[in-house]
Amino acid sequence: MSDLQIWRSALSGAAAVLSVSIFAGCGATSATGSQPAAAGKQSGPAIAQSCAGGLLEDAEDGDDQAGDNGYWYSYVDESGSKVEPGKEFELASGGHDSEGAVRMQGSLTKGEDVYAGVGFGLREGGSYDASRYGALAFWAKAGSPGQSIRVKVPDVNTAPEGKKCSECYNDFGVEVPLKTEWTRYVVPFSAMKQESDWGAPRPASVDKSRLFGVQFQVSQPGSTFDVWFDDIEFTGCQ
Ligand SMILES: [Ca+2]
Repeated sequence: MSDLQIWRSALSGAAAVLSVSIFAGCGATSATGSQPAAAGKQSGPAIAQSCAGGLLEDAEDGDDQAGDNGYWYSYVDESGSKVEPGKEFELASGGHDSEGAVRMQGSLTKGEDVYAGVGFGLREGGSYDASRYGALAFWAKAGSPGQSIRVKVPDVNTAPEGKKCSECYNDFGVEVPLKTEWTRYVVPFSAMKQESDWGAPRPASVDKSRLFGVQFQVSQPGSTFDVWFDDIEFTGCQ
């Protein structure tokens, strides 16, 4: 199954897939919160709706703190792969209809377990309750065709901070093929899965009431990557 097929199937139907293209480029990021998803029944467009207070990071204040949340960081395997920004996390100039964004660049070595990523924490010293939201949305673009990222949300069962995992870091997420122009992507929590065949525990679904952060990760061996992120938000208020 290709990444694109995973994305399509994970979005639970053609309507949700359609919403991605409908919302792409239409500037639907203004926070209104006026059309929350119907309780217990989320359609694609409904989960794409921005929510008042849902914006996590627009990368406009020039610092390495994600909005009022935790600080940005990068991480990389110990196989020789490289990622920028490094320990000094600086934002990039040129965002989605704005001045600033997060840009992740680097290269992965050839090997079985290579990866690099960027992410930020949601709450210092604790977890964040995202129960009232239906999805994570963000704008992204790739510097060249054919790149994809795995967007994932460390939660109480997969993050070491949750004190539950014996084999951590297999966070719930979705692989997203990226376009080379700024595009908005909407990832329902219900579409997020763990990677197969590793990690403990392996619960049925993400625990969105106890999230620790948001991460964007690449893992294709032998690849170079150049990906941008902006306007990261929780959407689909319930
Ligand atoms: Ca921005």
